[in-house]
Amino acid sequence: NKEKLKELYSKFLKNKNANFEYQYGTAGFRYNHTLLDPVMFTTSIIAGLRSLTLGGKAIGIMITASHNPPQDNGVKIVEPMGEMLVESWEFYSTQLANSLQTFEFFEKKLCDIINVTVQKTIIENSLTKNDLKLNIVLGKDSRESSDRLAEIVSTTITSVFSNLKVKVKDLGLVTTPQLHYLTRYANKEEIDITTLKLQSTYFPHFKQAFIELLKLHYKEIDPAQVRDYLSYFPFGKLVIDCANGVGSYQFDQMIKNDPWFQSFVEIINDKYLVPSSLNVNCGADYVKTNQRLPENVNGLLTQKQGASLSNLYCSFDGDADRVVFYYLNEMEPSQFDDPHQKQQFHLLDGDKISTMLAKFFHDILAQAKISQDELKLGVVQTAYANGSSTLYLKDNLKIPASCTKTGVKHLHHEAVSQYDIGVYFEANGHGTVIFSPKVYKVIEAKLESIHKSSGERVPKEIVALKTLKLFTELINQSVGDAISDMLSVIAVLIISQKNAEDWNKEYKDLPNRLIKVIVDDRTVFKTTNAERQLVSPRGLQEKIDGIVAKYGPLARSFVRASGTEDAVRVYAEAKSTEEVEALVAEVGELVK
Ligand code: 16G
Ligand code: ZN
Repeated sequence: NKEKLKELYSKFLKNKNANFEYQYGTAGFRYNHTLLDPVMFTTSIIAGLRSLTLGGKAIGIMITASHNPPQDNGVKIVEPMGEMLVESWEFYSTQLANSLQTFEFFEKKLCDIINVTVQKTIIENSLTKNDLKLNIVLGKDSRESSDRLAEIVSTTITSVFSNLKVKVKDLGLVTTPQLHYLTRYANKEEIDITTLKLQSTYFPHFKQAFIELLKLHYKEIDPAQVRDYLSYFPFGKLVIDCANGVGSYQFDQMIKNDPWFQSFVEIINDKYLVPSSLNVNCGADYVKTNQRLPENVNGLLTQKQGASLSNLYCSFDGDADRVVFYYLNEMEPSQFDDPHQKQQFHLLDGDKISTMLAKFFHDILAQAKISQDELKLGVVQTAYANGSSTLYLKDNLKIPASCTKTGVKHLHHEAVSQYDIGVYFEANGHGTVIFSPKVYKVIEAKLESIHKSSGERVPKEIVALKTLKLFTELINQSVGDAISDMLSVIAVLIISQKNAEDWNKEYKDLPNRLIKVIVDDRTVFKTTNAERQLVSPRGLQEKIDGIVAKYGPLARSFVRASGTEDAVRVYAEAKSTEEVEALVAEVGELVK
């Protein structure tokens, strides 16, 4: 609809900074919100075209800037099965976003894209105009600018494609993984997107899988006495820092009519209605980067000293696709400088989560008598994974581990292509587990053969198989999901009767440090070998190697351009805190 197109073009370009170059990066487009109106316009068109080329399959659009500060925002497109947008379409998105100099130029670019996408699909599949449908599922986080940006998406889709069969389902305030989940659900179940509801899909699904696991492992408890399961919890309360983001609203929705969940959960940093507090001194990124407690945990400690030492804490990020855990224990008096701070903080990050899940599935497979040849279990990490975690996987657990570039889509792809049970997590707490179709087949086949062989085998094997099956439900396989990951982690702790300290003891993290360096042009920093080595600027890697060599065999440092900020990141680890500080500073100096 050209008239509409032109009208919207002028409308959303009011604040356009003509020289700005947009880039669909690791997590879509992400900038200060004032730069985003034109991009919302072009990205909506791209999402609409994507749906058209897939015969009207539902495509997701999520408006969020995750852990970034409150003034930022962003947008990303979700594929029908809940994956991230395919790479060729990232390219179209970038092209169209950078074609807004004049309407003629924009129109030409759009026609080019339509020709190689929709037009091609129409010809190849001999579609008629009647076959052309498009379905968009829209979600947003709690930022102040999110409403305005969501409005642009709805307006653009409904007006630009007004002559086709268009449906837009605005889910309102949802977490990123919920948007992925519902998009996938709509396509899998082939339902009308306008009927999508979290209350009848996402919430009961994950709660049910969690409770079923407890029932399976604690059969002696009358399921009607759900409260009694609490006596098996290896921690006091589960305290959830929601980064003052949408996670607090959604998790509250999930448990609000459920006194049992409420009895062991405490939500803090839940001011999602105060957008200026989003991610400020709290949330997964703050806790992981600063390796310290978020705001409002300290207060809690002084109030309820004793009890809180048995608590398990976790932090979500701003859109609840990441989670990290932590706990506190009493320090020896000699260990604290500040007399008010008597507890020591222990971080259980994405690496700790992935190694624990990998060990758990490894044991479950053994109990179910499934060999590595039958189902291949593996872990996918990035260069940011702590060196100790990689050694622990390889030497202690003997589980294969691969390393990919940063960004969920790379880890996801590796997990799907290499393993039947692929555990992938970034150190920052972003990740999930994926199960190949073979996993389901093997479980069914084994369960069936056990039934036939008239009960000669031990029930342990059956429990293991059923446990595995329930975990395929409890885990949100479409994308990393703080709520689902959190429930999975506590289910593992409860089933294996481990507390946070037991979990942490498996291996000891090497001291590590991540810093940000502002440079003139970050695009000159090009890497290879899963971002662990620089190929440009020339000669820089040799210099880094020279510095690292001074810090002994465990030391490691690498440099890469951020995909979400205009900066370069320098990571280092070494055997002591002093050494890691010196190492990161030295490499940082080199980069400047
Ligand atoms: C994005 C990625 C996240 C990654 C981060 C790295 C997705 C959905 N998100 O937030 O996984 O850890 O970027 O940021 O892929 P950086 O490139 O600025 O270091
Ligand atoms: Zn996030």
